[in-house]
Amino acid sequence: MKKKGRGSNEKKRFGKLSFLSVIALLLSAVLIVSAPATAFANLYEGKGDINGDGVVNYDDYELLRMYVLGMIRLNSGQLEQADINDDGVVNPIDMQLLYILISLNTNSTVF
Ligand SMILES: [Ca+2]
Ligand SMILES: [Ca+2]
Repeated sequence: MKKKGRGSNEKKRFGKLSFLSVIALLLSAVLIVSAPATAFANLYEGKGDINGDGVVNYDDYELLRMYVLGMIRLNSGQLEQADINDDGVVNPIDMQLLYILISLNTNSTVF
């Protein structure tokens, strides 16, 4: 009887502790994720608007995807916008970066 009572007390305390650690973990995760997200968005600012309509969205991603797949051609201005990481080549890495940029812009989560 006594033993059982202590056991449930310990269980309760452990439950409270793990709840707090989950909160702490979530808070640190939010801090870790949001800081690089802003840095990332700033790093590639002014890139990605391939169709030149003033916004970076999935229409631009679709153009980039079709270009990478060899379905369409882009002019030099579009290629400059499409080369998200500015390494001189437009490839699937730029697609991945543009996808993340769009996800950040639209506040939809990719994580
Ligand atoms: Ca656009
Ligand atoms: Ca590139």
